[in-house]
Amino acid sequence: MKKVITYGTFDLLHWGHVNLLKRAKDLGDHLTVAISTDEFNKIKNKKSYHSFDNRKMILESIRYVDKVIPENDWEQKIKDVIEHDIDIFVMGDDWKGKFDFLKDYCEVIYLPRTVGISTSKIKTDLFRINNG
Ligand code: C2G
Repeated sequence: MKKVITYGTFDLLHWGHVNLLKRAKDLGDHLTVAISTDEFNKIKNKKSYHSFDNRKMILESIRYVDKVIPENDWEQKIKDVIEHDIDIFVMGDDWKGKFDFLKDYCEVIYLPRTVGISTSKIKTDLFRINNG
């Protein structure tokens, strides 16, 4: 069984996220998503609208997602790949090159980001709509 893993905040889940999750799942048979905790989001300087529990619950409802684990820090990826017997690590290509150290442990694939959508775009657009 070919196991895939990916990491992210996945706040205000949108079609760009789903597109990533679908392509990641299509690379193997099982997809694990490590979702950033609220504490780790602080380290990433990201404030998510939905709490960790709610972002996790939403991700678990996605047909492409088989397992959701917490992402607590930047250091856990090698341990995760080993412990979860991962074959392929996948991220959007805004991270291209940043996780190449994982190539000693698994395949590393950066997929093209979906153009035209992002959580910050949603927030900005909503602000504009509600403020004339
Ligand atoms: N993504 C995408 N297309 C978009 C928006 C996001 O392909 N239009 C991808 C990102 O490249 C990432 C994933 O969706 O692979 C999740 O995006 P975020 O929730 O923004 O994740 P990020 O904050 O980049 O966290 O350790 C890695 C970090 O946790 C990544």
